[in-house]
Amino acid sequence: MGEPHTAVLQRTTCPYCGVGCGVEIVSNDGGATLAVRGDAAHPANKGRLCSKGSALADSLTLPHRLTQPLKGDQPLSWDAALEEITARLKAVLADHGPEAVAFYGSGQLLTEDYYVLNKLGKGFIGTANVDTNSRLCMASTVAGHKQSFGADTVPGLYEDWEQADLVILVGSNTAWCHPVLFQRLLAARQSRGTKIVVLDPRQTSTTAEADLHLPLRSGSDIALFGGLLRAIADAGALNDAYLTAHTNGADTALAVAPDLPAVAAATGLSPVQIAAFYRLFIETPKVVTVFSQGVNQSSHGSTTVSAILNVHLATGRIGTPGCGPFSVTGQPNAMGGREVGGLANQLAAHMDFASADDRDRVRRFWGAPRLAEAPGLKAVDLFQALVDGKIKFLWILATNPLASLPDANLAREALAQCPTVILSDAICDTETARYAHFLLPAATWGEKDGTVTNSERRISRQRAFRAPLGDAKPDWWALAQIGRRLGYADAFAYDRSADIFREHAALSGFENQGRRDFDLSGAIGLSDTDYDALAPFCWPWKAGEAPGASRFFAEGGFFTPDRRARLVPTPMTATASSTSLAFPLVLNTGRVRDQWHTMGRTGFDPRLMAHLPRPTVALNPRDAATLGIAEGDLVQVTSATGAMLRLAEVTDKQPSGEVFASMHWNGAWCGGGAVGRVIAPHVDPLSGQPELKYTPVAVSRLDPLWRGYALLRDAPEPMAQWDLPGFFWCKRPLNGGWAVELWALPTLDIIPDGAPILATLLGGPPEAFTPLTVADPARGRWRGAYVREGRLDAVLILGPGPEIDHLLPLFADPEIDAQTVLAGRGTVAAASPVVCSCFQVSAARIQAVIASGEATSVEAIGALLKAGTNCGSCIPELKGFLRHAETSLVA
Ligand SMILES: Nc1nc2c(c(=O)[nH]1)N[C@H]1C(S)=C(S)[C@@H](COP(=O)(O)OP(=O)(O)OC[C@H]3O[C@@H](n4cnc5c(=O)[nH]c(N)nc54)[C@H](O)[C@@H]3O)O[C@H]1N2
Ligand SMILES: Nc1nc2c(c(=O)[nH]1)N[C@H]1C(S)=C(S)[C@@H](COP(=O)(O)OP(=O)(O)OC[C@H]3O[C@@H](n4cnc5c(=O)[nH]c(N)nc54)[C@H](O)[C@@H]3O)O[C@H]1N2
Ligand code: SF4
Ligand SMILES: [Mo]
Repeated sequence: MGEPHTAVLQRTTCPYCGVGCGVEIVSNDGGATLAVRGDAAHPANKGRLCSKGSALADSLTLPHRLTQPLKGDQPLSWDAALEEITARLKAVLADHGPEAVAFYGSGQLLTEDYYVLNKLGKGFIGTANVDTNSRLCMASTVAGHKQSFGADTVPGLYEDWEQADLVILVGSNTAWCHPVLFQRLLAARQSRGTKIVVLDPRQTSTTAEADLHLPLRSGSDIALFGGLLRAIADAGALNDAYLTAHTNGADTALAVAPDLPAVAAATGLSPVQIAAFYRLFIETPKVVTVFSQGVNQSSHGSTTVSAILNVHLATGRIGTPGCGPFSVTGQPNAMGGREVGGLANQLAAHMDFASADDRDRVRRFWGAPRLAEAPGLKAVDLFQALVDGKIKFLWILATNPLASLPDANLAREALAQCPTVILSDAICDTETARYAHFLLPAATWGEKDGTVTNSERRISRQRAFRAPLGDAKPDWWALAQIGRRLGYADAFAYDRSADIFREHAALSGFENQGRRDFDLSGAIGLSDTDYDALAPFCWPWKAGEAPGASRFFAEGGFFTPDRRARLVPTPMTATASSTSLAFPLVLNTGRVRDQWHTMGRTGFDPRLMAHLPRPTVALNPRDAATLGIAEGDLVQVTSATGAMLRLAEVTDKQPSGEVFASMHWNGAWCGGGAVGRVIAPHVDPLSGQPELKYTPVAVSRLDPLWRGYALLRDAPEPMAQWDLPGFFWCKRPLNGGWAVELWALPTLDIIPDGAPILATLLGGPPEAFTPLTVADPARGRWRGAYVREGRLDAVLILGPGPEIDHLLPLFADPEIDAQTVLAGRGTVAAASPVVCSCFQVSAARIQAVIASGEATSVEAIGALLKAGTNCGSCIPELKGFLRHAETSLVA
């Protein structure tokens, strides 16, 4: 057999996490199939991809794509949509002024989209109410950086992780959320013996790799790092030379730093554990402290960031190889958003509203007729202002706030009463789409063209390799069209993304003279061809220099007025709310390995969905026993803010007193909606970032009256519109179809009747379907199938507790007949979660080769089953199975 013919069609960047991996799009066999592989020449990943990146080729055809502008559910031309939107915008401006206009963007916009959004909103419409989902994500880090450094600067580079002797991961599930960086770290550890410390209340795939896991109490990192500053001073390990030459405030920070007993009381860790951690830090010169949402998403997140920056400043461990505090960004272009000023309290190009000079500079550069003069509303306040009727026009781009904001019920109310809501999205089946008056079809990954910046300030090109579907357009184009229609033809005369990038670079260099960290003036003169060919580079790229990859602050040079860093006092601070008799458990939320956010892309991939296929809430066995809850039970999670339904996962990885739910499942994918309905909108007073990781809740079991299971050939109708009252449901794609599971709630007072349910799933009136039925009302059972033109389209089974996971694989056979399915004859293999998504290897198969003694190492599992041999994202889980087998042998 000859080698298949492979040609590289395009080089681009992964649309998922902030690692920013380079991807090659290859066509196999003369263009018959498209595939993706890691770009070996990209400095971020050097050829590696994780499970999500590896599955990108499967996500190119998304159901429910938006292909034309819609007003309500009526299609209209772009011209008509833009005319009407402009007219409404003008009317709001005339009647209520620019403050009544708001934009809500996303770290998933490309820099070029984001730049135009910010320019239109803040410069030409004159509203600073331009905020972004980065408020939920990086705002506390931005605030912390600005306080200490005078600018939002990430000082280090990814290679620091490989050059450090100690890497501390704080509130970061790096193994699942930044997998390729985690693999780089593990590879470096192999050769240099790097110590890894992980701070996380629960056990994760990341803590499984830690030399030291500190399961501290949620929200107590601030005490641990405050105490570390004091321990450094007590050990005589302060870097006096660095402190004297480059910083202010060490004494005031030390004055409030807690002592060891106070840290132990706050964190729940033993003094011995804490002291061991402090000693490791003090005695290891090369330390990188990585932090993400366990730190940021807190009502004192920005102060915890300061506490982390303090210990690096106090030891002078910043900006040198293998040293520094390192905020890992979540979204592919979270950093680009910060560069263009995407947050409501930023101007543009790392300039500030607070400075009259900056305002004047941006005004002159843009020729802006009505530059906003003061910061606008931050996301949570913005949605409150919508409820209060102060905002009359809202344009949302590349984010799904009803699924990602806290207090999602309030957010729904906010959108429901805003007279004009515009949503630019790639798909139409999202919770937010239901509340938009206009849906604008956005070109998405693979179709759009521009740049993104990753966590180490590296700017990479996202390049198109296919035409936009239908009438989908780049987001910058739609925004620029509005700018032109408002009468600013020259300011928005962009023909292609390169035009915008050059202007963005020029603004970064405009009257900069080393005053601002963000400087791309070296890129001002890029031709269209240079831009197309642009290789990944780290900023700053100064005029007259070649782009390089440099660090900040080894020699001071901070961006405060006196060019010194500030050590900020970080007194111990409690979370905004605390547990009570009514709400005795803490709800923590976060991510899982193979899903991306609100599932608009990864949810449609059966292989990725197989990893964790149901919406669960994890709880400790002790809590479960107290509450009478068993694995798989339907449970209600209630807080002072709202409630949601989930399925119980009982696991000792979860500390007692805390429960964990992924942020991903929402109303488009399961009944009852997003986790945000339960989360209170408490925010950090400085950054405005909500406390998404700490909500007091109660959890109780619900006993369903009966269960249901549907197998469908085609994607079910958008269930967001369905939201069957009286049911909990969840859906997922399968190989060859879809599965929908139902639980009839105790409040539902009907016996199982499948026909109307089947009709809803298939999207038509009940009389249009004559299902083949086998009803057994005496036993409360109903089985039905719907056959169309000889093809089995759907099967629905209702009853006291149908256990039909074994039927799922049947649907992979396109020829399968109704009788076989209705008879309930499935494959023997019971369903088991898929651990290796690349080769679809289930937990059961892995456990079997370990139990039989055939495999005693990750390599042996790979040799036998291929699991872990492609992207490697499941290796931490394989190690977990091996360790578990070992400990059970010992026990
Ligand atoms: N697979 C996957 N990867 C992703 C994403 C995704 O959706 N899916 N999203 C991307 C985005 S936008 C982001 S922002 C990043 C987020 O990346 P991470 O921050 O790593 O992800 P999370 O799971 O939100 O939270 C990390 C950990 O914080 C812990 N934690 C909770 N409270 C505390 C606390 O008080 N202290 C400490 N020390 N830890 C705590 C949680 O238990 C959790 O394990 O991931 C990016 N990568
Ligand atoms: N409880 C809880 N809530 C959280 C978090 C948490 O940890 N816990 N994490 C928070 C964090 S860190 C983040 S970043 C947010 C993420 O939350 P969101 O931003 O709300 O989630 P996404 O699903 O990424 O939404 C992106 C949307 O953009 C669409 N899209 C894709 N490509 C394009 C494009 O090119 N143009 C346009 N216009 N649209 C496009 C997608 O279809 C999708 O609907 O969630 C936050 N919410
Ligand atoms: S680590 Fe995975 S999700 Fe993140 S950029 Fe790389 S391939 Fe994409
Ligand atoms: Mo994020």
